[in-house]
Amino acid sequence: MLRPQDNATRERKCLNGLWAFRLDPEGAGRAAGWWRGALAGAREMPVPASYNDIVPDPAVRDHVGDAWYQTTVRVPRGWAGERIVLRFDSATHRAVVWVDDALVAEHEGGYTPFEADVTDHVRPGGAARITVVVNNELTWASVPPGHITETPAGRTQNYFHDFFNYAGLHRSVWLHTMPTTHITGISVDTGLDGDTGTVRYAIDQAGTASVQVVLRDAQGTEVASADGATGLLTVPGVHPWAPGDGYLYELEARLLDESAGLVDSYLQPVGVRTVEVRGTRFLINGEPFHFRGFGKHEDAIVRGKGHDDALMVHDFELMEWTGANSFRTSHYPYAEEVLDYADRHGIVVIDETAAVGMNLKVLVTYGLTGIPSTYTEDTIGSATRRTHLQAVRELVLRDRNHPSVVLWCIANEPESGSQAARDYFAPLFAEARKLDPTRPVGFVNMIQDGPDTCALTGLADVVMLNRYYGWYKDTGDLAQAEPGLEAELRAWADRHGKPIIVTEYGADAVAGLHTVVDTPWSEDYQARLLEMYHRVFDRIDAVVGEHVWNFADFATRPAIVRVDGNKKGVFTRDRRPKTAAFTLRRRWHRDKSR
Ligand code: GCB
Repeated sequence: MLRPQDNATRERKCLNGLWAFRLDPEGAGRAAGWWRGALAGAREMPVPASYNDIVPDPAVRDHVGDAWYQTTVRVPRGWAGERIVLRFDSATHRAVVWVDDALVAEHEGGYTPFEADVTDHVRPGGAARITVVVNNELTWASVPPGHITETPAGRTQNYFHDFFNYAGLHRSVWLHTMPTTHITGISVDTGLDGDTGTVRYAIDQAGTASVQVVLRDAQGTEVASADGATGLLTVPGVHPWAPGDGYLYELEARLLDESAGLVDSYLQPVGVRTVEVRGTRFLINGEPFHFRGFGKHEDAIVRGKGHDDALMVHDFELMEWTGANSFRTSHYPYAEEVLDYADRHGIVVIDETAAVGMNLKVLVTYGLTGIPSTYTEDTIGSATRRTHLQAVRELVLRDRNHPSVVLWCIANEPESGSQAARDYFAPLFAEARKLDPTRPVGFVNMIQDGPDTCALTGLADVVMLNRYYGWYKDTGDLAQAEPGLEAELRAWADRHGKPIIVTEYGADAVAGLHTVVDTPWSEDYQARLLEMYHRVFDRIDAVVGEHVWNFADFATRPAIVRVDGNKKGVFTRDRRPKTAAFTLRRRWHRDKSR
């Protein structure tokens, strides 16, 4: 599915703005056909944004079920004869869409786009009513999973991940056109041989036309071209895409009719680079790469998970200020604008599905009893896996052309110590590899399943570890935590011989709390804990990455271990630095110059 584009043959109209909005706590709207007319009793709601924090009302914030959005769009007159498509960049966690009275799209999964051909349902020059019902329920069949309990006070959503279950239309909505004979997909794989680059491409189309591709450098000079739907372009004296150097070529794909007239075109940015795991090294363009950066969230006051360009650019600028060169899209695929920015700026990305909270064993540590096994037909079972498989497909197909993405992450902290885990995950790894043989694949491991018991590491190219020595373990005791962390990392290195990326390490800190002696929750303890990890990382050769948890404080549901959310950010939720931000800046800028 290609993104909307304004070019010689395509046009787009952005539908962002204030939409009519109404919650449906009774779940009455589908049976009553709320899409058939103007949404009664609606209030205004911004798109994109999570709806939860816009209205100061727990009934909105904690709503479980359907929420309805509606807008009316005027279809441009000049679009007659074109194929007209309605696209949602995301709807969390699932949606059904109507144009006037016609159902045009249904989609499961809150972080990937979907679209519908609405040509037959709209009239150029006319108005069309667009109604969307967005549902935020997490069940055993959704990714991420959850379950709902009926209480006398209403329905309560339970889930096993540590961030607030924001919902709504989080990203842009588009109406866009393309010719009836059009390009439906583009994929590029790149290679390097000395200073010669290669771009292997494949162009899919609907209808019949001949294909031509042209590759231009950043100055717009043509450097290669070819005819045919698939082929290999060679670029002598290539300028590779590299960490810190987001150099992009542009591939123009064109469909031509018999008289060589232009039928359709699409512009695809291309970064020429290679990624490879060799022994305990993670190589980009054949050079060892060390990941410095963060696990992040799409999270902000007021807008929740709604995409916002101002916040995105600010976050990237702050990451650059710390000296970070990479981040992980914890714990779901991020807005495509984020990956575009990373491509252009040479920031490296670990790209993750929304599979988080798939470990019921950890609930025991919260004192809960009677917890079922993680992998059963009544919990994480074949229904979950079907959704998860689709989530892997949609992630890889959406993001495979981004040079910034160097590693697929299939899940965060699933229970990984059993044959059942292996049976569940093996097909998911296989699917990612089938769709993209060029990138390494991994998952993020949790401390319960260590180097001797983890049944999934054998499926992965890299070891990704979230570790909380000095926080959840050896709380407040860095002297005890340091040897524990070192022993564990050495065991992983010895047993598995793969590169290790520590994908999470950190401590909560309440901004403004300072202490002389090591005291959890203080800014000073957070900074000293990071320093301890860094000493250990520097002693272990196989550690090729350090991603602090988290870039910024973020919202969670209420819990006695959370103070108005998770405070492991090195920036506050409004992006002010804690002491730890300066600690990272000192280390990472020094590392940069080494
Ligand atoms: C983790 C999770 C992350 C949590 C974090 C924490 O291991 O991957 O989602 O927020 O720990 O702060 O507990």
